[in-house]
Amino acid sequence: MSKPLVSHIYTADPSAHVFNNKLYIYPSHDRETDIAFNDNGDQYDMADYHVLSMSEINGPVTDHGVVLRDKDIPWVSKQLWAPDAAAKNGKFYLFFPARDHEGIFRIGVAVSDKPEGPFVPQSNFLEGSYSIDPAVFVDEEAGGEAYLYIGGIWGGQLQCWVEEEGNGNDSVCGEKKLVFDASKSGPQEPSGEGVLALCPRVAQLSDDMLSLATPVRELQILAPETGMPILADDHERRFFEAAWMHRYNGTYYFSYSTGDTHFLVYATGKSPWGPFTYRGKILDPVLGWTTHHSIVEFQGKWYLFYHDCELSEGVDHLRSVKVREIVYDEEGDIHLAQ
Ligand code: FUB
Repeated sequence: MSKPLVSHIYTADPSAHVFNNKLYIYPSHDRETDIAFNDNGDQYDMADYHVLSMSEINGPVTDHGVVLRDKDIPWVSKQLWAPDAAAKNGKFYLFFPARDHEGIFRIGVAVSDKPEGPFVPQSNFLEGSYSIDPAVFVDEEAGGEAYLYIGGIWGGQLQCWVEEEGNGNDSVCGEKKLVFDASKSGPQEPSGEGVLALCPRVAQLSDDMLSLATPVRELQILAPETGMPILADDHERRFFEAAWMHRYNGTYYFSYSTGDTHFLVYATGKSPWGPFTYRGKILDPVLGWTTHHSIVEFQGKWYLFYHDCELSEGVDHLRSVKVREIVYDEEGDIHLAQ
């Protein structure tokens, strides 16, 4: 049984990266709240970020303290959810989702000279960004372009962005113009025979990492048995939240949470834009409603960082980050190491 990386604070949604030969973890910082639990995730009311680091797996973990606070970010009203980080041009970028002053989730970025922060936020969110759970993948082996993956349904509001003309907060999805439909807020998603699941989104980032260089596009996840997009009612395989991208042996691995069925799963493809074909499960449900992860190579081995609620004895919004080794078989399938 794995132990929490740290137990002096609650941490969740770990995004792990190797910078300067050291492992850095960028988690959410969970906190106690008296907000009533609901399926919109209002009880996940986080107000700052910490950064953790370690020189070896199972070695001592350093908590670098608070590196960014909600009150220091002009566009944010509340809920600093799952972040990610990236390095480029000698700088370090913390990408994070939060609600703006209209209650709409957007993606922001903050910059530091050091991987452990502190991070200085940009004054506004990334124009054209929406929903939650940013994951940034810098394709070092193919030119160093950076890609931003986003999306989360129910409380993450992905289902609120619809193809309609109208007033409101416009965004762009491929060639389609999207508007925010507040009536779709909460635990809602498409359903019905033949109805397609909502897809995560991807865009390329600008060289300075501070804006989107392309329109936001839908990313396809295909069912291997049909070659067609996964259906909305396929809750054991459809995308819910917690996007992550990594590359192994020239193949792109897109992994994510299935939300209400509580699996971490993955799909593979030949390009960071997709399409990706569903491949299998990485982790069975953990104690607690959410499951969220990252996958990283460190000192010649591969690791899954994830969270569960064992330390809080099952309180869904008080989670703890843990790590397990993973291995690949000859086909490139992922397995938890024994
Ligand atoms: O931590 C808040 C939310 O819970 C994240 O954004 C989701 O991925 C889920 O883990």
